[in-house]
Amino acid sequence: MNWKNQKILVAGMGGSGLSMLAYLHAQGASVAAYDEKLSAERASELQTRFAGIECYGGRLKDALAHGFDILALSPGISERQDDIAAFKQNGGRVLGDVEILAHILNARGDKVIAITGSNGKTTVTSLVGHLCRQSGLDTVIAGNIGTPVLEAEMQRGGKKADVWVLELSSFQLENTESLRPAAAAVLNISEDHLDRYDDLLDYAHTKDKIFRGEGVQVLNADDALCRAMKRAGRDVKWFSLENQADYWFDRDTGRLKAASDGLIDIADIPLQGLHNAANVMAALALCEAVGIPRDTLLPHVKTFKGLAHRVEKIGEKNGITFIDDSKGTNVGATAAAVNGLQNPLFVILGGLGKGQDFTPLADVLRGKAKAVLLIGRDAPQIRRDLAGADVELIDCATLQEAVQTAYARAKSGDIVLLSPACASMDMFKNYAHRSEVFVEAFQGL
Ligand code: UMA
Ligand code: ADP
Repeated sequence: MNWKNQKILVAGMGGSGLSMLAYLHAQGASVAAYDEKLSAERASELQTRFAGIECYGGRLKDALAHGFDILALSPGISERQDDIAAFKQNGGRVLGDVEILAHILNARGDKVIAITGSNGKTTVTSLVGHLCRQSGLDTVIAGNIGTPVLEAEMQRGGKKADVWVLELSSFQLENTESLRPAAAAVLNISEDHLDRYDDLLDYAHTKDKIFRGEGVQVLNADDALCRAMKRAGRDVKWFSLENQADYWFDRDTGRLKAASDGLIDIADIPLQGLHNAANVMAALALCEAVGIPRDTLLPHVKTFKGLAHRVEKIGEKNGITFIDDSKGTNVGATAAAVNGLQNPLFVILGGLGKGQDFTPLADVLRGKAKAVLLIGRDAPQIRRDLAGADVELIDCATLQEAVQTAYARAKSGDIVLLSPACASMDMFKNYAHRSEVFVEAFQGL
């Protein structure tokens, strides 16, 4: 794609926006920067770095009025706004950083493995990246996992890679049309981001865009919405925790299997919980789909360390175990965390609910949780949604108070689990900050 002399407004000056600005500027595009909350100081920094470019704050509509060919949108900004619809009606084109990367990779012929889903994306992306690297491939890991894709591209200075392992959010897939992964997975679909999508189907439909092209589809056979994503004439690899499939969990033997071949004993997987067995199957399916031999992959599954803040044990006090699942930011993730733990639980829930329905957690918590500690903005809604759970619900003003209250009531053998099913930004900077506060509260007991 030739970006030279194209007039492009890059919107959102977080990591994605800044990397788009840098890449497009280097390609000779005529770029301008927009951020709703652009400070004078930030504008001056950008003008110094990018030779006097125009910078706009405030309303996107006012910035767009300056006449652009292309709007390069950060994932945090929804395309579904009247200002952007009007821009498109007037012939403007809207894309994001992953679409820009797709043009680069298609031209250069780099192979792509792409991963999306409501839960497990970062775990599977990291595991696939680990397996590819350990198998000797020159591997780039980027996307929603943290490193913006164009930042990764610029760090490599345009050098071809053996494989790109991309974690893609629904936000990033909204305006990605040209990516053609050799293998792609949708791990599962459960409610999330319903403050941005009309409903669950609308959200699922966005994720399905990962399957553009002819590559192998890796799909969760236990998830009805994933089953509906199978495309005619495509090579599909199914994984299942419940039934026999291309990759499946044989409960009788405790082993993961590929058809009838034994792969690995789940006791040898260094990650907690059955949901992680599903993540391992998805990762193996993706890696085999791009031609890495199974015998090369299996030993490296055992050396994968797992990630912080995802059902991570942080310590024990008087026989009570404290587990940090601050990355459990939706109902599906919290359900998986609770189902994976066998001891009586005190579960800390709440924050920004993102339009989710919390009632499915009532069945998950009934008989398993001794109490639920509610924090954050949407605590009143969660209280209403869990009315049928037959579990004591306790309102707490802070996370510290929730930890102290849970500890005061818990007995040896119980678990205090932070798995909020919500975003954190009403009380914390992000989910990692929420973990820090949880750990400090635990240490302060
Ligand atoms: N902004 C506006 N107008 C708006 C909204 C935001 O101007 O209406 C501005 C903000 O003031 C801010 C900038 O946009 O300056 C932030 O842009 P961004 O939210 O797109 O953030 P980035 O730093 O570019 O990070 C993004 C992803 N963030 C989101 O999707 C919200 C990161 O995923 C991702 O790691 C990064 O790109 C690299 O690809 C984070 C995330 O929360 C972890 N993802 C969601 C999730 O996992 O559930 C989808
Ligand atoms: P994502 O990047 O999609 O948010 P992560 O790998 O960061 O996913 O995991 C986030 C949380 O989701 C974890 O804390 C865990 O509770 C839950 N989780 C992980 N994998 C799965 C899965 N396959 N199914 C359901 N929940 C999962």
